[in-house]
Amino acid sequence: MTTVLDGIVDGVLEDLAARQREVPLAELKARVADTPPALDPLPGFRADGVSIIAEVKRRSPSKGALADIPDPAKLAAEYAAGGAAAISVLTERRRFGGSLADLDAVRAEVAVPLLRKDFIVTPYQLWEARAHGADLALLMVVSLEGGLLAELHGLARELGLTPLVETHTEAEIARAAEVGAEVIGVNARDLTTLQVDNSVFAKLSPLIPAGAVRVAESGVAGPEDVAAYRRDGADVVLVGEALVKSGDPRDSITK
Ligand code: IGP
Repeated sequence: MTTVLDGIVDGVLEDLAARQREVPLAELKARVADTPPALDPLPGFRADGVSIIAEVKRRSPSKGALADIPDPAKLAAEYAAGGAAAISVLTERRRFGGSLADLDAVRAEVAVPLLRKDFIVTPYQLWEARAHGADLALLMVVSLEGGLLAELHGLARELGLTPLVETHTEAEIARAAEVGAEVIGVNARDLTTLQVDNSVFAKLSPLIPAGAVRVAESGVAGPEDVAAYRRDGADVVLVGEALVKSGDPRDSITK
């Protein structure tokens, strides 16, 4: 069965092939060598209270256009001023309207840890993430079969990136645990159908190994949803749509 996710990944791979023709891996590696070391997000994630990862998200496959973001650096500065523990930048172009240029712009503006949020399925994309100043990279278990999850998780760490390993089922939590993930996300949205069910976090949270950072992703409309995820054991909550749509993200990020 082909899913929404398969279609997204096909587009990602086509865009990737074009970038690989332009920037050979050797060139990316040279850029990485010149890039300041990655920031460690773990102290912020483990701080008292719930921490927020605030996302720069222009559009989504389920909702279409979310917000006009003429200046992602300005939005990121507001997130940082509001106390975000990290900022997520969607770099997928076709469905989310993002780009590596957005990541560059945000990196030039803020000193908080940055997550490259994309459909990462090849080593090249991790080198790219680091070359463009990311400190964390998203690894979605659902799209990383066989040894690929362990391979990319290992490479991310070698590059100094902190992998955010995203899950949606009990079996995926087991795979995240198997590779020794220190930061495990549970996405309330099933990316194969795009349906959101906020109760998934409460069900899976107890299965996340003790000591790993627990990240609740998606489905937050306001502070009451953050509080609910907190009660269900979240250390960190990742918020996109609600923040890009709110007039003043500084007030919306609650510590
Ligand atoms: C943010 P929301 O519902 O607050 O806009 O969701 C984030 O969780 C979502 O953008 C996301 C995502 C992903 C996007 C989570 N995992 C993987 C693309 C790929």
